[in-house]
Amino acid sequence: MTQDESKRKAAEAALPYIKDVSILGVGTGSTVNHFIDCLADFNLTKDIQGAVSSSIATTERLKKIGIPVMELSESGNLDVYVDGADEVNPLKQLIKGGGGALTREKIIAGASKQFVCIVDESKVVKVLGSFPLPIEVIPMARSYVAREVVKLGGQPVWRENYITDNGCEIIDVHNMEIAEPLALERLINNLAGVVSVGIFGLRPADVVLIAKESGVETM
Ligand code: ABF
Repeated sequence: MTQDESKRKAAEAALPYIKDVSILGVGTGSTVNHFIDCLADFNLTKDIQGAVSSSIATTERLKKIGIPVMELSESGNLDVYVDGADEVNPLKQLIKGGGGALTREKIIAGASKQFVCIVDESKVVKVLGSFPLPIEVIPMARSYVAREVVKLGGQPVWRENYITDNGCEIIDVHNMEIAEPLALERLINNLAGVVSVGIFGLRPADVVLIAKESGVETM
């Protein structure tokens, strides 16, 4: 099975979790794109009153299949949020943000009762940090935050020519072994100028659906 076929399998496995859900949160990335395609392919769009989207890209995809997109301030808290991840550890803590939508993803995850994470098995790791850790920063804080990250032992790389949907910039931190996700998430969150960090430890996934050759495993 190709990685893309795996992502589709993981996306299909999420469908039972949105049964009887009229307004859902929808993440960003290629696995989530498969999930959105599934909503159309399995004729589920008519059952969905609306969706809260984590990015402009996802908004456009949802609108294309006729699902109304609403603001979180209109919907209020949500029952289910479906999103992908870049890495997942055994505690269902995640690294997210490869797609640049980490802040809105984290907001919606925080406002949702159940966060269903859909991944192919290449995302499962023992310890977070092989994937470069994204940090969204206010532009003026980019260099300052980069210097603070170096003090923490990471190698910050500016995601050049990239502006997030929030008008901010992203630093990707390489070679940072994240043995204590909660402590590092709190520490980086508190650096002045950080909008959000791509460690989903304080708010991990509730369910992780992992597509493998043998089928989809639930963590
Ligand atoms: C998104 O899912 C991002 O946080 C993360 O980078 C991405 C994973 O991308 P993909 O599903 O394309 O592998 O939520």
